[in-house]
Amino acid sequence: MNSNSEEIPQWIYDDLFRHLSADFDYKKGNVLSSTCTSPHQLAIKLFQTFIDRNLGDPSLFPGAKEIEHRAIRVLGDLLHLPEQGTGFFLTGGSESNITALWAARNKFKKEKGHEALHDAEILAPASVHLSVDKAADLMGITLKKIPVDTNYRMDIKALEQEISEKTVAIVAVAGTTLLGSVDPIAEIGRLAQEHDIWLHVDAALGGLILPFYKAVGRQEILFDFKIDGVSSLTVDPHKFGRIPIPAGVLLYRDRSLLKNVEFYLPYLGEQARYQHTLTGTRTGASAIAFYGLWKHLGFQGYVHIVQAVLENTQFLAENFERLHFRLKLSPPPMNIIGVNAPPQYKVENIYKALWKNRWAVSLVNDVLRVVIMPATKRKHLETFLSVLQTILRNQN
Ligand code: 0PR
Repeated sequence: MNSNSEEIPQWIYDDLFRHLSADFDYKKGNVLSSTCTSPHQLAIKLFQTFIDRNLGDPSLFPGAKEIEHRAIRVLGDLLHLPEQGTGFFLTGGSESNITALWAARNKFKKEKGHEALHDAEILAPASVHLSVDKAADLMGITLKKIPVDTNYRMDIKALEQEISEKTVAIVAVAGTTLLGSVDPIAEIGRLAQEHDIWLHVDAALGGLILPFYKAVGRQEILFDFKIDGVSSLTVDPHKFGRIPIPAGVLLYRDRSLLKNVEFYLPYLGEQARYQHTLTGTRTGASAIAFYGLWKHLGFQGYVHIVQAVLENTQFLAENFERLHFRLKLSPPPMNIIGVNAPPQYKVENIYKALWKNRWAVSLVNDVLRVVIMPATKRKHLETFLSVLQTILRNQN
């Protein structure tokens, strides 16, 4: 049981394991509620090897800083970031979204004056992740939620009506948390440019899935810096990128935008004089693990991961339909499936029975939500379907 017995004293391991054995193990394939997954073995090794590297102090760790720079360039190339763009490895999607909106807020303040902040607004779709609610709350800015259309994408007409002098930023989502829908970002980008408003794209989920659509034979979806109006973008390597937690990335279209969140540190070495992130100390191992894994897998390696996951999503979606579940979005835009149960069943009972059988799924109002990640293979989904069928039989 204890694979590290030579390093961890048995009694400590046993004490910890008493509690930790309650946890789910992604590798068992029964986690269908989470946008995280088991990290890649090479990423784990790299993370462990370079665990002490602190990106917050480039005077001590110029090497780690250089790797972060290269890792940002890899992601930048994938997401059409212009040459003058920049970015950082942070703790995850929440910190990235909060930081981007903090920079947008400071730019707005600089241009319109402190007074203008009183009735300032952030516009985001009703489907936006709660980290944006947190950002607005922290900054004391009103978050106006824009309705979504029948495809669960931000309604462009409704957005246009809400844009005003008060708009600090627009947030659009590339892969919503509940259904994986992608907002019409090209159109939103045009509006943002026309009105000179900061557009932040939350691609925490979609940022490492959508860039591979063309390569897997799907229709390309525009969502990144290819769209001129996009100012900043969040992408999370600790989700689909198979990097250990914590690894979120924030990209800025232009490094001049950093001026909005620049702080001076008088007491560290020359290279560490300016900070542009919320935390000082930052995990270098995340950037190193991402860069190393990208070298190992390459674009094609990620294409294979995305392809397998999308095929599994399609397989499960078809089987849900065969069992008379109704898909909220057909076909699912990414790796997330939302379904309504057939009318003769109570969805809460199905949900509870699945958990009782140790299948982790989500329930959002009357929608059963299933996320397919790389750790869940076809054989796991076949077992899931047979458990689901048994549950349905027993409920009738
Ligand atoms: N943006 C989007 C679109 C997200 O879905 C998430 C998190 C975030 C931002 C925030 O990212 P961090 O959680 O990295 O700060 N989405 C998942 C969710 O809320 C987070 C999660 C992951 C929850 C794994 C549970 C879990 O097991 O569902």
